[in-house]
Amino acid sequence: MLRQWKRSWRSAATVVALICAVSAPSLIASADTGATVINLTDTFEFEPHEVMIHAGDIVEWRNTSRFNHTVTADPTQGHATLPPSAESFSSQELRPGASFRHTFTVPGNYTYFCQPHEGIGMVAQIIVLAK
Ligand SMILES: [Cu+2]
Repeated sequence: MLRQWKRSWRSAATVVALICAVSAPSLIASADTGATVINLTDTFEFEPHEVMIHAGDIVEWRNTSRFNHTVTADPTQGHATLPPSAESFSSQELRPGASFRHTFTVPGNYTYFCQPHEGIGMVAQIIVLAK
């Protein structure tokens, strides 16, 4: 009887641990890729819309929406801002299910946007701290 109770308690604890892992904030690095994951959403947002990482870290944007989006950090194409010595970058149009990765090597503040949806506020920020 006691053994059975212990076993069910243990599986309940496992379920709680799994639920916590699933609902953890998405700015925590994902275990599968080692990258910080940002989702491109149906509500035309980068989620989370502000993340803080360290120089050398990888960010992976995933288009989890039904629309095409881009990840564009290029001041010649819109209202992006980059640290002075950082190079601009932009993804192609990302179809639903597509993803894009960038490694940030230069510390500073980055503001980037989605080309089709910048006008409706699809803009976000990444703060890159020195190592
Ligand atoms: Cu978009």
